[in-house]
Amino acid sequence: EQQYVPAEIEPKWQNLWEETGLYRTREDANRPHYYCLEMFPYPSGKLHMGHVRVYSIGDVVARVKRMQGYNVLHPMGWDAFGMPAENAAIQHGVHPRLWTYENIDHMRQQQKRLGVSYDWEREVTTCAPDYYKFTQWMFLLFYHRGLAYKKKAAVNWCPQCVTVLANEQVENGRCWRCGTEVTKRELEQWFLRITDYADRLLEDLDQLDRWPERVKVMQRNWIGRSTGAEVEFALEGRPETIRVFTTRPDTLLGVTYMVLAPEHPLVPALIEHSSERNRVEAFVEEMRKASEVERTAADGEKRGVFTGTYAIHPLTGDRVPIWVANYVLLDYGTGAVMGVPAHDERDFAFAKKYNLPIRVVIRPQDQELPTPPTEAYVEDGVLVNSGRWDGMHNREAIQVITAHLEEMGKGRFATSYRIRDWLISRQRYWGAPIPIVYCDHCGIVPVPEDQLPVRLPEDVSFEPGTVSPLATNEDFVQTTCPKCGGPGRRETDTMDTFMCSSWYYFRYTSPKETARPFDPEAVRKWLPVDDYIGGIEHAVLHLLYSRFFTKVLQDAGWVDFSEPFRHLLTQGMVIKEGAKMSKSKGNVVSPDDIINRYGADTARLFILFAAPPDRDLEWSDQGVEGSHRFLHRVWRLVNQNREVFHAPAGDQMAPAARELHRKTHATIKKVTEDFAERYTFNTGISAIMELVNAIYAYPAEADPFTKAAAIRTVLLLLAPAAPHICEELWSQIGGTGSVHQQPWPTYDPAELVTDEVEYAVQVNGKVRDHIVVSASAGEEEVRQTALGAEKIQEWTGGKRVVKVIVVPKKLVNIVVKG
Ligand code: ANZ
Ligand code: ZN
Repeated sequence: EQQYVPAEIEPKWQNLWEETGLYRTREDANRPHYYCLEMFPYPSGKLHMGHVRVYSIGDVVARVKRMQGYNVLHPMGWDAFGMPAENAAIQHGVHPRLWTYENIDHMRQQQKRLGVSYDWEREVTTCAPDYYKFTQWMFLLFYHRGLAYKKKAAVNWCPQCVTVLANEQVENGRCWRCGTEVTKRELEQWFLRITDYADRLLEDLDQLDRWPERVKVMQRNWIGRSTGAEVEFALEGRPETIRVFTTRPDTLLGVTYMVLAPEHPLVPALIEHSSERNRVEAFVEEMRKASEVERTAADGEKRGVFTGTYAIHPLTGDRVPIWVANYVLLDYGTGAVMGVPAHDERDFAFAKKYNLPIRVVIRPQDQELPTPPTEAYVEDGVLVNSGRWDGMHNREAIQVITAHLEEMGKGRFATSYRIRDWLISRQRYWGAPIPIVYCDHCGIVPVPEDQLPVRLPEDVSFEPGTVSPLATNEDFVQTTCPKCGGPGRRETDTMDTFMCSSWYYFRYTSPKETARPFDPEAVRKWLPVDDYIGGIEHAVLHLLYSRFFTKVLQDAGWVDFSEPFRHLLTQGMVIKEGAKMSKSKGNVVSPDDIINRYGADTARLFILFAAPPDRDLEWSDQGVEGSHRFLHRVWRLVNQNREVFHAPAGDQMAPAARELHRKTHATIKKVTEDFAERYTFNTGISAIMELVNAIYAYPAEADPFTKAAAIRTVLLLLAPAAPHICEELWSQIGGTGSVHQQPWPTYDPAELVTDEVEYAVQVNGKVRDHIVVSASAGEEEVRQTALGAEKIQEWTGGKRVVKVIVVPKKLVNIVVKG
């Protein structure tokens, strides 16, 4: 008898699969297409268990779908631009390109060792010129559609990474990568107009019924649409107006002051002749230095100064004092608010602190508010102190008052968004150069498509500074203007790497295209992606940007759908001793070690078995051992039963055979649903384990044919999760071809019905016995069996049977008299 030695069989089959091109994408016109995609990794150096988890999940789905007869696209690639490569260059003097490609080679090797069924002929690498050429192409597409523009703005700056960051890359005021507190800088930068797509990005979330609700909520909040009104306040003694955005125009008559953001462009003019000028200027200066975190923390102190100037209330004509305060942000709404302390918590705190009047204009339907109010009343209610609108419900008043303002030309219905345009310039080397030339004659000139790619120069200084390293290579910078042929200077910033990852899933469909980013015909066949598997950390970064790209490509006629990912599966973390694996915690388990010790099949099986995919998975050495033992059990099952595969059929109607046959079909049903519909791989695997137990318990003398079928089924069902051992055993039992090319087993629903049914039998309402009859037995057969049962006859003997009631599949009640 042969031993199970993963280190022998795994490389053997991996090489054979590669030689025969087993996982090359099949494009059979008669079969449906299926696109199973795992988020491509950053080539950081080596795989961690989180990677192993995502790839194992994706691989099961891809393999099941292939066996189910689909053409399956299951590709892999590298999100290969980004800062760690550059930091390695600075720290160790190795060129980012070398560092990156070495890491890719190593990680690809690890993925191959895991036995993941990728079509390696479609591999994409975002730092390769034949790829970033089209990232630049995408930039130009946005540019020519008016969706890429340059502006000077106060942008997020990470002093540690020495580059600007998109808003999406700032988490609680800190850099998403290194955790350093982000500061503000005034810089000319390139932006993509994602705000033009805010409504569609928001509304189309409703179509995504197979996305986790959590991710959709995060995107909704990020987009942050608020509806309300813009109200215009005239200024005392000045021609300008202050526009405010409010969600509560119903509280307009409760306004007792106004607030401008410290950076509001009107502030300098407003205070020019004010007695408060010096105090305001000092305050503004102080605020400029403070971070956004400090300024807007909900529990933070509200601080402000009076400007010494007044606005005019649009309805009452009253003078309203104008303040500057820390809690109003320049880039939300209009950068100005109307202060309604009676109905807004922040305004209430501010008014209390600075002794500003508090004017109640909404109260609960049937209740007075205390005077003076002790807190802001923020609920709905009816209007008071509001003249002709007194008594009106405030929801109605929102409409009525806005309409009234509109008529007077002092306001309008308005919508505000929290999302900002996407800042894509980075002052770093290892990214796709922005394909723009600056010319003294022609201004900003996009590089023509036929001159792409704008290649990254090899030779630059990596020393971090305030400008991009590209600026240190004069040969790169100096160029000719594509428009007039005169001298031009290249843009030296590179693109945010999230631009590279926003379209890679299109590229896999036709990765060898040289004239365009992808073949639209191929994209039509494969997309939207059927399953997209990856981390929740991308909820508002990659996943939002990819949706944006898809909509722009749709508008440009390149694709005919608006959402790229049909089903999103966000896998949980792999944790050990209750914490995410990390070097600092010292709880890292290396995939290589596990594969060396137990083989890839055990690693995959354990990871799939230990938790449902969306939950955190607690690493357990005993669990790994358990999975390994199970594979040994499967190995022995085949090796100790070699004879059944050749034996003649026996009595297939005998109870043991019938039961194993039924169990086999029930397992096929369960595993099919778990692997291909519910994505609960853990319960699917445990069903296979139960079937293995049942085969072990199957009597030696029972029908060998049924046993052989059950074992074959185990190998077919287990193949997607543990592909090497199943392939090996399949060949040992003389199966034709690869186990991975077999049709997925199907079940007969009729076989699932348990053959026998148990009835409780009552006599005059008391259970006296149980009988077992065939499931197909009719009512009369059930009745006769019940009446004939020995124990029942003890109770009915000598009495008159008045009535027999049969409740199908449950109960027989016999009513007797005498
Ligand atoms: C008057 C008012 C009265 C307000 C009231 C609220 C309650 P959301 O829902 O987040 O969109 N606001 C507007 N622009 C602001 C800015 N740049 N910085 C800080 N706060 C700003 O919030 C909209 C509300 O936030 C607006 O409605 C405004 O205060 C404030 F009883 O206006 B409200
Ligand atoms: Zn020019």
